[in-house]
Amino acid sequence: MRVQFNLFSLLIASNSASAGMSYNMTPGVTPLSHDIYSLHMLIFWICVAIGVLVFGVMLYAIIFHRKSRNHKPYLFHEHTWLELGWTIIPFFILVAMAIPATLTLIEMNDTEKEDLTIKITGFQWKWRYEYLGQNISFFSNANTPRDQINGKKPKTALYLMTVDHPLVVPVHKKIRFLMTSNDVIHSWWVPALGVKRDALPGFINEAWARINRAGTYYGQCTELCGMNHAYMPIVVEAMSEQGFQQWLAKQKGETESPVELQKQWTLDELKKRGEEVYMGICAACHQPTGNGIPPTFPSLNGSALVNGPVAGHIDRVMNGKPGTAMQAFKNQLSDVEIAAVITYERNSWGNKTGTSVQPIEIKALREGKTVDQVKAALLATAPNKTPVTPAAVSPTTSAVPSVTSTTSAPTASTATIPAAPPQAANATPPNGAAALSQQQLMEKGQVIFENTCATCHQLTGEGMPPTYPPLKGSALVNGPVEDHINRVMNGKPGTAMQVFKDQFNDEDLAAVITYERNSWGNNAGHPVVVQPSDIAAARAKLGATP
Ligand code: HEC
Ligand code: HEC
Ligand SMILES: [Cu+2]
Repeated sequence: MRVQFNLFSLLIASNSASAGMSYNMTPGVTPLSHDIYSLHMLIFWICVAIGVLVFGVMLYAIIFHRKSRNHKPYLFHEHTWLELGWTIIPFFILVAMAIPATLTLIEMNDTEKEDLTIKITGFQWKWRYEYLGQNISFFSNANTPRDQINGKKPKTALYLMTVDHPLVVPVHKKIRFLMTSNDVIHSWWVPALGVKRDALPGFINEAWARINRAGTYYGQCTELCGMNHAYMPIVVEAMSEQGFQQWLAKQKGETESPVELQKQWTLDELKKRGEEVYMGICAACHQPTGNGIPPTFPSLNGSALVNGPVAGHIDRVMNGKPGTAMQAFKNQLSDVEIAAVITYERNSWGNKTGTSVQPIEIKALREGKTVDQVKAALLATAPNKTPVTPAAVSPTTSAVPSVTSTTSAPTASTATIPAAPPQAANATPPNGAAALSQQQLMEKGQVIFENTCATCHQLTGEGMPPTYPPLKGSALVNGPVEDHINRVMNGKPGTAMQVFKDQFNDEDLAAVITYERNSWGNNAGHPVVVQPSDIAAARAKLGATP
């Protein structure tokens, strides 16, 4: 009875699918998902028609030709036309269904002419997104509060659906996805995008999407992949091209490779890069010719500010001019982009100052430091800042070569840079610099432990021996701190204990290690606090001995 009722409501539902009933498949937000949806509806209605016809004939025969009515059955065998008919008609129906199905399949697999490629790697139990050619990669973890999972707080509508770092993509662009896995088989499924592809270790599968509408789309892993399979949701944020570019620039500002920052750029390199930035962002107001549209948008060609001291020029581009359309670009562009676009403006059109600005000078300004200090800091945290390739995650190739080139003499134009303008003072300290109190570290560490480590080591720190060792009372955790740091950063090859150094920054690692050393009775009486600087030192050591 119950089953019948459900089937019935399903029929009703597909009838009024446009009314937003949730029984049916979603039409989605990509041309491909629309095609998949139409194909699904077409096949569905063909099946309905065949069903009605076949069951109708059967029902008619059962009711009107039944024995009790004394209907006299036809007695014939091997009726050629009848047999031909019921072979040929289904054949044509199948062909009619195969044509649109094949066209849609071909479309699904046509990943060519993409605008952007994103590599998606499944991990137990999180996703990693890598924007190929953009130097951007990050992990995306479920961030549902522990209390909701444990039933201590009511579950919200987005329970187990949200992540800390969503996948951000532009609308109206063809995005190609490459899927693979680091461990077991996962499957990346976002219904609204019409994408569902297995992520297999050692293989790369492809899919694509061109999203029509900006918005947030949810999905999840759909291949049973172990204990926390339910805890690896997917969130895709589709935004305007401009919003995406800004997001991209912000990410790059954070993950800029030390090599790019440290190298001494030539005037031509900077101009080339600067032209891209200028044409992409600034030309809308200042025009490709640099002549602007006075009086609203001033001409940069021959501008006193652009041809004047470089400090004033940098300040205007980084901090904008409040109250005018000239925005502060310091959070929208990376150090390299700011240095490049300023150099471009100073040496284009009629402007011939011959001065260049190096990316590292912009970084120094942001942090209120000298160029030499920034270089030293970069050296210490270099491995941390280097985006990791999947190969580098494996313990055998864990050491990232340190960056030692071009660290000597200050750059030629350093002299023209004055002390940092006051606006740069609010820039965040570089990764690993700030010391934290024990309480801060413990609080932060607890969150990380509960979200990442507790799946194996348990909330109680007791683990699940013999597979997952207890940390409570562990000799390693209560022993020399270097060994503890080393185990968490570099994992233990051949066991489920992964390399965490590329997944967390210095502060997170320091916090979780401090938490482990001072919880469940560990190190009772004499707390050992690990600071982000200890992690930075460990990283530097790793970099120094490849
Ligand atoms: C939305 C429009 C807009 C965009 C985009 C824009 N600017 Fe401006 N810019 C202005 C306006 C308006 C002013 C004039 C502000 C004022 O009143 O002094 C200005 C002034 C400047 C000045 C000072 C010129 C002078 O002679 O006083 C510089 C340099 C400059 N912009 C560089 C840039 C750069 C570099 C970019 C791209 C990264 C950029 N602008 C993008 C609107 C824009
Ligand atoms: C997927 C399961 C898993 C996760 C998640 C995990 N570990 Fe482990 N961990 C292990 C296993 C297995 C070992 C034992 C390795 C061995 O054989 O020595 C281990 C060992 C350790 C040890 C050494 C314990 C000892 O006494 O030898 C520490 C410390 C540790 N893990 C910390 C962490 C921290 C911190 C996290 C979270 C950032 C974490 N682990 C996440 C599986 C895991
Ligand atoms: Cu999975």
